[in-house]
Amino acid sequence: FNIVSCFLLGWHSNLSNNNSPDPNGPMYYNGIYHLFYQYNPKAAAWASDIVWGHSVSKDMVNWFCLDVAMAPMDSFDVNGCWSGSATILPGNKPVMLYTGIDINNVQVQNIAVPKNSSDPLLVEWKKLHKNPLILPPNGINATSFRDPTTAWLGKDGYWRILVGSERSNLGTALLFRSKDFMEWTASENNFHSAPDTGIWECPDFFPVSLKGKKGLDTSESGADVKYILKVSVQRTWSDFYTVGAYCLNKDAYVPDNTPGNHYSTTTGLKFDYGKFYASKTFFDEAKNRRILWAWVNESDSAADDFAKGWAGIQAIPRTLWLDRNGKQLLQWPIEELKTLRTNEVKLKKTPLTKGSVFEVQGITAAQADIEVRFRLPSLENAESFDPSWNDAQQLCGRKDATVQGGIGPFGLLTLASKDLDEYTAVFFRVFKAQDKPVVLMCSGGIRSSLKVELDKPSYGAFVDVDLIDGEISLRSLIDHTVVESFGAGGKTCITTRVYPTLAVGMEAHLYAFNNGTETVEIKRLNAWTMQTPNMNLGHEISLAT
Ligand code: DQQ
Repeated sequence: FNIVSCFLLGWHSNLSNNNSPDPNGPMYYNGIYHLFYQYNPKAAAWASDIVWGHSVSKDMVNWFCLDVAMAPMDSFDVNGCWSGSATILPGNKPVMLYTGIDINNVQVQNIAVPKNSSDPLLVEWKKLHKNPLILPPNGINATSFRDPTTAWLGKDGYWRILVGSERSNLGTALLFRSKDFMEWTASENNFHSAPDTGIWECPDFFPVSLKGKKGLDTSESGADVKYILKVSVQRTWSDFYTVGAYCLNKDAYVPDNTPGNHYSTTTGLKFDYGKFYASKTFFDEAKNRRILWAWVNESDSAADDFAKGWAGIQAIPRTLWLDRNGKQLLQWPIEELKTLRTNEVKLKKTPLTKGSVFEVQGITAAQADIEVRFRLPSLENAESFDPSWNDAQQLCGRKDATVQGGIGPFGLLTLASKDLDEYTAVFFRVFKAQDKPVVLMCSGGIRSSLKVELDKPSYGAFVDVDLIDGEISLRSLIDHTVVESFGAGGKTCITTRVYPTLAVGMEAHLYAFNNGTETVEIKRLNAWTMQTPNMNLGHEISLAT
């Protein structure tokens, strides 16, 4: 394992040099956060015989590289150590379940445990002789059976896991039960499945509280609990989730009855409407919160990836919890990120009149954190919403930041060049509709780079707010080639990869803008330059607290 594999890019964890750095087995153990990830030691590209990289942190901001935790060396994983999850068993014993690509290229589920549980960093991992633990059940294709979840314990004393799969044109999460974590039996009931999605990768299943932001242990249940099932659908590179009910007796999950197809890009709920895939959560018992990790893949070309020597980064970890309305999740960057904030710039009550572009000066705009609250004095002159506009991403492409509206487009021009030849616009546009206003959030777009051959989509999603107080917030984390944005307090999140040619380093600027006919006020804006953390630069971690 060589240190070059752990690059530094602003403050994002550029943990892996391949183009599938799925986060694997994130966990908190004895005061340390562990993140494992899909890593190809040989090239900045995905390869089947991938290994588990390993980094550790005390705050999920500063990271240190350790040796590869697992490599394909045994008959049950000789063709690859693919994604998997951690479970902390009673007695504080961490175990990993992961997918091995075996000697016959069959996907099987394996177990590994720390070689030395008194090693505070858990550097070495031991695969147990009992592997493989689980083979594809009857009717399941040998190459469509992967990515075991964190296990949860039922009141009946049985552990349960899900494995991503596809059966007869149904994307499906297969449930397995075990008393001792070694012998696993497939459930006879269908846990949950849906037609025409392709295989479900990296399923994640966890409880959320109906009463506040506190995260719950994966085995928690009770009256005040709802459940989240997330699946990664490669067809559209989307991490879809549903909020629903879980019946432990039947071991079946039923999503709440929300309108539309749960796995369609126009009606499904996504953790993030931009680049965000193969995500995984874990319960952080140190701070009683549930943390979300995800792979932010490249829009850059494979040739550029080779030239850079790396591809793919990890999103900033997010805390997530159920919205008070019980219909969706809210997400917010972990509070520890604030330790990187410096040189605060503040604005208050600043009107953005029609057509204004206002530079936020005094920060390093290529590496910044911005929180802004907009006030919309009146929604009177909003454009009318045509109910046939059901595809938010398409609408953002058609009505980009240059297309004048009534209320908006207003928001931020991030990673902008001085003369605005390049910028990544993150903005809202408000429409008038029958019951309540329709709010569109967009990010990305063709102007993000002058480089022609890049993939430069305009991502978009609707934000479920009623704007009763006439206000909406936006937070953006800007880090050279990535902009992670959180609309309306984390209701709608969009992550974009962008590769400006002019707006680079000290040449990058940040503007607030309004291209609507109606004035919008910046009620308040706070922006910070973000310092660069320790990002996988060494193998040392101080264990002193
Ligand atoms: N990447 C892993 C698989 C998973 C996919 C292989 C998702 O286990 O299904 O690198 O990106």
